[in-house]
Amino acid sequence: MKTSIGKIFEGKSTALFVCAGIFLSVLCSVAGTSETDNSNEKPAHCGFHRQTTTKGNRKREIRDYCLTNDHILGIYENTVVTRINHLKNMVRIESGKFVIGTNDPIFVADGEGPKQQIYLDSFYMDETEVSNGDFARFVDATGYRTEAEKFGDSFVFEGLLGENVATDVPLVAAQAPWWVQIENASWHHPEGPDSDIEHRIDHPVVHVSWNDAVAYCEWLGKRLPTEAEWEVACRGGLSDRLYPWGNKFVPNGRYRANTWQGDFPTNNTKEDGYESTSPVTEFPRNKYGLRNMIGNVWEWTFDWWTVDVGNRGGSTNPAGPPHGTNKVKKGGSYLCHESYCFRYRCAARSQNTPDTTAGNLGFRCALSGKR
Ligand SMILES: *[C@@H]1O[C@H](CO)[C@@H](O)[C@H](O)[C@H]1NC(C)=O
Ligand SMILES: *[C@@H]1O[C@H](CO)[C@@H](O)[C@H](O)[C@H]1NC(C)=O
Ligand SMILES: [Ca+2]
Ligand SMILES: [Ca+2]
Repeated sequence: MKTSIGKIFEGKSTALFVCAGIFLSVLCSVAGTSETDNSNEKPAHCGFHRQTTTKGNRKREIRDYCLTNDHILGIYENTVVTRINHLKNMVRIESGKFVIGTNDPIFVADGEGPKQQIYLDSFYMDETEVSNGDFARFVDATGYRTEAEKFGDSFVFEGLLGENVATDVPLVAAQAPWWVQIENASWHHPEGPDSDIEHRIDHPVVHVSWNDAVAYCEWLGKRLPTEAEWEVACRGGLSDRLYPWGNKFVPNGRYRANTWQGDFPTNNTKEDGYESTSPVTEFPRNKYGLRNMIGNVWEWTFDWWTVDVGNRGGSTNPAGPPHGTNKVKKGGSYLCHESYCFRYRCAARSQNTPDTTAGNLGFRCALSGKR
């Protein structure tokens, strides 16, 4: 067992559940993970680094990287050709000043605010979440085994299990009893060994840990987006809006994201068309051309989690604190309902340990835009 369910997933605590209706965020506080302040350490950093080396007479360039005090991530060797190929299905976001965070936080204890002005270098972002088909190509090419496969289990939403399975497994968390730990659930068996992804090849890959996500992005010469990059991408150039398209969740009666309608966790009325994941190409793009930044699946970011805005790496290309226990995830998922997990907003954030896997947690990759 690799992680504690206590800080897992939506429905992170009964406190949230109980207070959600009140909607006074200050009453909704759940203790955040406390992080030590290590102001003498360098903040984490992601970026672009050019270096030409000779290896077996071949020139290679080392490009994108993310650096923390613990380790260096994402340094890789690649050719220019490969890099350009992989700009396919990515959008470029030009450098500039952006505002992230909000002064009207719903979950104060999550560190959603205050608003912060930052500067970002240009970067590329995958237009969609990484799909099962994308991930299958990676596994075929490399033989990669995900952490869920190594650990032998993963978390599945009870409502998606067949009745036989559901009655057989112990519930793992009193606070979030809709999560069950399913033996041999993994990216290609999302609800356990009897399930498959045959008809979900264009749906987002799930049951992938942060470590798995990093491995996939690195394989393509990419990296995970920082939280700041992710949030800027989510906002789509709009200022101070809740969602990637504005403030109205269902403009003109048309859904633009996959969340939960009805009563959570018992009655999913699927007004947006989907009970579980949707294809990564479903729902409209934001102004940057990105889809499903909110909803469908939560997305891992590079950053370690802290609720202390002052410790997130400053105002230029921030990439989170130098170390931590949890990684930041963004965007909410198909299981998020306004009553208990109103986290399908650009400013919202949540956390999991880097080895956590679940049926509503995926990712997309980014790439620095500097050349
Ligand atoms: C899970 O996988 C292991 C290893 O392949 C196997 O021994 C075990 O029977 C599987 N369990 C279930 C419930 O499928
Ligand atoms: C689910 O909610 C809808 C809308 O409120 C209602 O019409 C329907 O009867 C509910 N279904 C169940 C099984 O409770
Ligand atoms: Ca839905
Ligand atoms: Ca998403």
